[in-house]
Amino acid sequence: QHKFWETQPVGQFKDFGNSSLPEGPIEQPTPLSEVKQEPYNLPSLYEWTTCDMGSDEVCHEVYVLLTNNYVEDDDNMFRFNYSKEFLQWALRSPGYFSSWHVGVRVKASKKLVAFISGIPVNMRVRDQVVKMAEVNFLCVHKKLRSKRLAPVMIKEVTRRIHLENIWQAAYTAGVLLPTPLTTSQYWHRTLNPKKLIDVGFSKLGDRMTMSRAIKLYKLPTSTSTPGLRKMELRDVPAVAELLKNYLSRFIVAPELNNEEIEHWLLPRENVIDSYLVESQVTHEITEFFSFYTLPSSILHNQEHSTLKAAYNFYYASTNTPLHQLMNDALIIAKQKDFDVFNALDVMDNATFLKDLKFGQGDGQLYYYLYNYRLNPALKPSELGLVLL
Ligand code: NHW
Ligand code: EN5
Repeated sequence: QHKFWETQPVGQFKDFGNSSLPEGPIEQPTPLSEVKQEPYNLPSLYEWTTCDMGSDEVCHEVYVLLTNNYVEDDDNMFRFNYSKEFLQWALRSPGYFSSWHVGVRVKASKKLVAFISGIPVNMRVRDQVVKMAEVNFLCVHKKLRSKRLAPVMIKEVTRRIHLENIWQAAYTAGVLLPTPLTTSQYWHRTLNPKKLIDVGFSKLGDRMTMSRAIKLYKLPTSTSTPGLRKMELRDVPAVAELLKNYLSRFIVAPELNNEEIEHWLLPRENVIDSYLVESQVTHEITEFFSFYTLPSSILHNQEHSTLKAAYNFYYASTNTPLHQLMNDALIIAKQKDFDVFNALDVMDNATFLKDLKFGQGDGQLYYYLYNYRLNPALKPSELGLVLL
């Protein structure tokens, strides 16, 4: 059934729900000298390459591969279109290893035809902090699918991660594999109903006309929370503290130091937006929220070629109701011309999704850990992790 995943240190379907298996690492680390020193073998026409994402040329090659071959929805109407600036942000995070940015080229032409990446993260699981990799952007060119290239790429990135003495990983996928830490749902808040309907992202329901839809999704033109402003460099320590306290409520969540907060949350145009609330009286930072920019290519439409989507990222609230903050996030995203605001039902998101007129999407996102057993599986609301 899963010829590759059956061989890997992940929870297996046959053990699902067996709570007598101990929590923690599934297999123990080996001495580094026993980690395979040479890359895995590729079919003879292909070769490994380490992608230097600091090079505009290499970054462009990764961008083109993903633009044409990365994740699509179930009906192949939309394909993620991560920007180059986004990929550099996502992959060159504090402590990153270039060796974890793994490509495959055709030997003869040097064309980049596959990619997989990891970045390091300190992940807290209950009260243990484990150094892990976050694995993302696994992609095999459409013409090379179903040739069992993906397992070789996963083994190769695993080997390179092991060489840095890291033995666990976190990853997400839209497909069901052995076995999810949690299963989450995508939700979508319409900002531009006309365009979403025109491109087939959403449909007018039975008793819904275009003008009723436009009215339903209308938002105020300005935000409602006093003291709301963009995050700045000087806010890093306060935001770090605020997020640390907020994420402590979840069973699995990253631990982000000041350097990581600066990297992941300081606003970058067309990549990441972060806003916070500073008390007019005490100048304390009491709330913040962020969203990232991830457009999708629209695959078969004459009128429109990209869907501008904002994705809910990390946030923390102490004094202001979460639905009020998120309503302000929607207002800002609308002002910035996003067509849709997306969120998962992780963290406390389920408390505002329905009230703020998000609708359930047709996509699921499964979360996984590699070489770490946790049982039973979590509810999405017990998870404090958002991957890009
Ligand atoms: S999820 C997005 C993945 N990318 C896409 O969906 C892009 C479009 N699709 C493709 O490019 C975010 C290909 O279809 C891919 C598979 C490359 C997906 N995760 O080569 P074969 C991530 O990037 C298994 C894991 O013939 P293919 C997270 C599949 O179950 N495994 O297929 C990445 C089967 O194994 P099985 C996946 O279609 C996390 C085998 O691959 C998978 O030509 C990676 C078939 O291989 C997926 N998304 O290429 C794991 N999709 O056992 C990281 C398929 O069932 C683990 N498969 O026979 C941690 C590593 C680090 C550890 C450190 C200690
Ligand atoms: C790794 N970081 O399926 C990520 N998206 O719902 C990799 N659906 O956009 C894994 N099919 O429901 C990613 N519109 C897995 C997700 C892959 C992409 C994906 C889904 C998520 C999506 C849209 C479009 C569907 C088009 C037909 C969708 C309905 C919105 C509607 C708005 C109004 C109220 C009801 C819902």
